[in-house]
Amino acid sequence: MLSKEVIERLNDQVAKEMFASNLYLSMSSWCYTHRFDGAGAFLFEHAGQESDHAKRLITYLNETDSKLKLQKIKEPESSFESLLDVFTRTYEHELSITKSINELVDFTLSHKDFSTFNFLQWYVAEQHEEEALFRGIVDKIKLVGNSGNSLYLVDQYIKTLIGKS
Ligand code: OFO
Repeated sequence: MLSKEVIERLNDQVAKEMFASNLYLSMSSWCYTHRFDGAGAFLFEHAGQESDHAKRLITYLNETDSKLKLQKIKEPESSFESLLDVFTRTYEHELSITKSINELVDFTLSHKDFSTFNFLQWYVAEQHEEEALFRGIVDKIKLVGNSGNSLYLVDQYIKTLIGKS
């Protein structure tokens, strides 16, 4: 049986994962409307992954007979300055999710909730991969610069990353 505090924190994390999913859908739409179809497809697929992260948490709540309390999800941003701006924000967002996961891990360990601590290790590994993935994209965009041809090529490259993390 999970403590009330752990259940609350897991529910908060569900909301964060759902927000990430909505944010990436919003970014995906921006990319499509600015003719970055590769990045649009990549972010659309990644939004699905974030929704799966939320569902994994919900499954854990269900398995532990804990109450799911869905929260109101704030509206994601929908206007961005450039492809670099989009991916800089995804990277920053992933850093904030890592911080949140780390705090959860720290809390469960210090409260001797070893089952939830163990469950969260999947998220620790996932965040490591996602940080590397998004940082890599930011680096590539910076490398190629802001001209039309370069951005076309980087958009094609981003498309190849679908499903990589
Ligand atoms: Fe992109 O991260 Fe979920 O957890």
